[in-house]
Amino acid sequence: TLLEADLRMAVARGQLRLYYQAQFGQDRRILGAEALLRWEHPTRGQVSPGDFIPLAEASGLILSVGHWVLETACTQIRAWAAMPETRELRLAVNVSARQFQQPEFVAEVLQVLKDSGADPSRLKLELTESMRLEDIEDSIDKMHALKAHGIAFSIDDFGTGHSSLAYLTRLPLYQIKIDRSFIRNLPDSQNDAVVAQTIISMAQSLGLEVIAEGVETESQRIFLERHNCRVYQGYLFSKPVPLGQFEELLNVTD
Ligand code: G
Ligand code: G
Ligand code: MN
Ligand code: NA
Repeated sequence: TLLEADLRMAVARGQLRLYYQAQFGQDRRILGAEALLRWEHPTRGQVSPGDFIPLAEASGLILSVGHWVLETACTQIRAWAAMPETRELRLAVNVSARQFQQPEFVAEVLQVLKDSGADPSRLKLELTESMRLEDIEDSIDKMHALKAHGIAFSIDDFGTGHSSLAYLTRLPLYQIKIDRSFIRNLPDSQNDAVVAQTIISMAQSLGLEVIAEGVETESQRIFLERHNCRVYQGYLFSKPVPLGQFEELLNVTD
């Protein structure tokens, strides 16, 4: 397609950007951010990753796009290390199934960390629950290899996939992200309340951090807090924003 031809050149032409969406804890303290990809298309304007990521996956372009995202995120982690206000932030990066399944994935991440000088313990990799970790043993090995360097893993969109509990306990995870479809109708929806509470208590039993995404209202946040979810992401605090705006948020909350 035309869009695919354009995407092929987007990296080289500097049309990709990372936006940053804050992840926050109690008292609205910013703990870190999720890096979210944006494509500034010369004629179409901003193209949503929801539209071009599937295209990039199908064509294999996701490998160069994903590499650019990792490099850019790690360069940012390195820059933040120089300032006391940003030194402790963790930056989450979305990793696509195809990228993660590359035999060279571990070596690639370690090389990018080394080249950028970023502290690996500031990097968090988000794998989506629906990615069907094709070869579970291989996935576990890769995660352990990276975890040994301090890299954290989060399962994105949790609750929408098909992972069994048994499989979940075998992954060396740091965090579970409750999918925003379960947050949207809190606290009114009884069903969603039960799902959210169940995910939270399961995460706690497994010793994992749990973060709620798509938190838009104070009543949603309060519900989550009451049920022991203490880390949040969503429009209630901030939309994904360009770097400069994200850094302004940090100053405001000091
Ligand atoms: O930011 P937004 O809600 O538009 O993102 C839409 C989708 O694109 C989400 O599922 C998100 O995980 C995905 N996405 C955003 N940035 C990246 C990225 O850098 N890599 C991959 N693989 N997916 C991303
Ligand atoms: O799949 P993933 O969780 O990586 O995608 C994150 C997506 O969720 C991004 O596209 C981001 O723009 C979107 N998002 C983040 N916070 C909110 C929110 O509070 N409400 C809604 N509707 N979308 C959100
Ligand atoms: Mn994500
Ligand atoms: Na998600």
